[in-house]
Amino acid sequence: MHAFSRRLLVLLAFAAWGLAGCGSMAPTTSASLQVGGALDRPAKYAVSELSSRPATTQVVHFSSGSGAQSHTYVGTSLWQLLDGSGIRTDGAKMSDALNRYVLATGADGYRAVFSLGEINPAFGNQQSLVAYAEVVDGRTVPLGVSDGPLRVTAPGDTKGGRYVSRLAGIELRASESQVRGTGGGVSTAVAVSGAVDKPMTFDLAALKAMPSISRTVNGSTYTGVSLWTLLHGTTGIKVDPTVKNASMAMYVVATGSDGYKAVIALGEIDPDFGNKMALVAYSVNGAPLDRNGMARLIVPGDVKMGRSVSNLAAIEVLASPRAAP
Ligand SMILES: Nc1nc2c(c(=O)[nH]1)N[C@H]1C(S)=C(S)[C@@H](COP(=O)(O)O)O[C@H]1N2
Ligand SMILES: [Mo]
Repeated sequence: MHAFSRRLLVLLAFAAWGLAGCGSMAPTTSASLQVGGALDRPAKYAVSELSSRPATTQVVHFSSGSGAQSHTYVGTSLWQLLDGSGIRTDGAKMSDALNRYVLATGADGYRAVFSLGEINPAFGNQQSLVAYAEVVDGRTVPLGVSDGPLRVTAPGDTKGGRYVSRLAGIELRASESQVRGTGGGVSTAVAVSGAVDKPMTFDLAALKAMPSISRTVNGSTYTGVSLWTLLHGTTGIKVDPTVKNASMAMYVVATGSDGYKAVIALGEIDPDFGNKMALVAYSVNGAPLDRNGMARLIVPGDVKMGRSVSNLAAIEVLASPRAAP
């Protein structure tokens, strides 16, 4: 069906729904959003409740199976929705908040992960919205039946894989990390485990043998190996081939020798999606990292360096489990 007539139909359906007193003509797709998980105030939001929250208009571009997409979405901030629901953390530990991820699920079971650090304005500052409308030819109309009534946006992603349509649930979870710190102190190797083809441990010589990349953060130039290259190109990432875009529901946990943890979504660093360069750095301004260990995770685009895990000891690749843990 033509996109315009589709939208017109949705408009009519909404109008009829309103007249019927929200009875029989409710759209078959999810007309509410379950916001839950590790929150003080989990809640179910009707589309009307979401659209009465502070609104942002956002122009996005991404590619999909239907070609190049450009949309002007109207929605409410995903971060503010979660933050306003009371993000429950273990004490005031920054590491605890950065060891979290947000799972977006569509009515069809399609899933995508954002790391909590990614959408936190103080860290990744990626401004995902829960969109409920779109500006088409200068008019604001509800999202159509194929992508709405709600859709999460992933501004900056090259492909549309994290733009979960028919959004039904947002869940905040602690990472499923299994690895513990090694008691602190200077790290001497980085162990890669989890959903990889070949679990491997990298020492300094192994990292230095790989193609190097440098990035300057706050005036310091870090040199190391691209986290994506290390995973995708070296250990391999084990992805469930039976699930559409299974890697969009996967993430990486970096753990320091002291047990400090930070989550990065695979979609965040995948060159086809977020394309963010994260580095497993082993030198700064040409010198060893010293007290920061043999290696340190560096996430250059972040506002604060909370995800730059020093004394990096472990990297896990994890798939978000389907059922809540
Ligand atoms: N619920 C749901 N959302 C989804 C998908 C899906 O299968 N189910 N596919 C994703 C993929 S792979 C892409 S590329 C885009 C396609 O967006 P478009 O239909 O607006 O082009 O939606 C994403 N959102
Ligand atoms: Mo896609």
